[in-house]
Amino acid sequence: MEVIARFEVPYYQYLNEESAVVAPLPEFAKDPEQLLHLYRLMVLVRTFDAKAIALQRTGKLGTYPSTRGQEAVFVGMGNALAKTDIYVPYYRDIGTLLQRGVKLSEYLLYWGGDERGNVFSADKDDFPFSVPVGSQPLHAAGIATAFKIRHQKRAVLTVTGDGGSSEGDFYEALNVAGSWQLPVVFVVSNNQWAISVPRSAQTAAQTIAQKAIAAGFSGEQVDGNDVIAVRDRVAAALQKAREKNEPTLLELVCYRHHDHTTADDATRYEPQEIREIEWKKEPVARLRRYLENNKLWTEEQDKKCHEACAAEVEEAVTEYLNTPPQPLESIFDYLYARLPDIYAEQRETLLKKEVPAHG
Ligand SMILES: Cc1ncc(C[n+]2csc(CCOP(=O)(O)OP(=O)(O)O)c2C)c(N)n1
Ligand SMILES: [Mg+2]
Repeated sequence: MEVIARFEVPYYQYLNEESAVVAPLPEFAKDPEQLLHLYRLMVLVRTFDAKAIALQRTGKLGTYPSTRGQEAVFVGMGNALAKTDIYVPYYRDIGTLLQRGVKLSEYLLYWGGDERGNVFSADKDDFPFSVPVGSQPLHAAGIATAFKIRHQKRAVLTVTGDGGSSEGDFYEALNVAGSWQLPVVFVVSNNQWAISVPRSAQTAAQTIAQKAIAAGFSGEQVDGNDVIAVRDRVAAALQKAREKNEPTLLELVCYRHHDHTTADDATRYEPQEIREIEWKKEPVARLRRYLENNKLWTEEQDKKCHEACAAEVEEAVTEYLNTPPQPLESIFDYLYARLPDIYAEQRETLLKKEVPAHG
């Protein structure tokens, strides 16, 4: 017997759990302004998230998937994207969308059940939320194919969960990205749960990152609680995609510090003590400690930052709550280019009846 192939899966972390620097910092992280920018964004995302949950609990928002504890994943990814790249999101994200120009009020509108929230006023090339789990990596591979055919130096970034990485579509997307050498970056936000299914039951593979190896390209595991590591590795992978048409799989290891969505109750399946342990790694405090230790941030500045974020969120909530609902007949308006006769008839009936507009 001889060994004909060996593979490695690297792990990246710059700031450890205690906020100590454990590897030479990438260039961008030597610029305090850039770190402060990432910190403020993470605070904004966490503030918004808490408000969204409160809105749902008081009947002012529909089912909502929290990003609590996953701020570094989405803020770091969004910060690494170039304007000309395309982002293909799933349902759990605020931090990236925010940096793509999506308004917080639009985000609320969508989770409030209003499809107009899905029509982002910002970047028209980015894709809308994908709720069918694991379907979006194939869309991303398709877009990347178009970029390659057109010889455009653009990359596609897509994200799915640890659960999504078990879907057939996920493997197909990886496979085609490898064999066609597509400019696409697949991120798996491994928050350890797919609703009630733990990571341990999801796959027998030691890492999710290693799934890239079978597809013929590299996979990396990254500390998803370290925004510097996320920003750095996603940026490097995107650059590789743009310049060399080389795909990458990045497994961002984090933890879901909330129920799957507001319709879930994780106390029914999540071991009680686990969140407390995981919270010690959470990304916002980790960066804050680093900034404070390096005299880049004070308690007073932190207080002001939280106040400013709360005000920004309140403004978005007011805009959301003051958005007039769509007319009832709009339920017919978004699925078909030409309405089938049977629906056209129903639409007419609806218009004739005196149905209360916002009932
Ligand atoms: C194809 C498909 N199957 C099932 C569901 C129901 N569902 C919604 S979210 C989810 C779990 C996904 O977990 P994961 O991929 O880890 O992402 P997370 O929500 O943890 O970020 C499931 C099974 C769905 N939306 N789509
Ligand atoms: Mg998950």
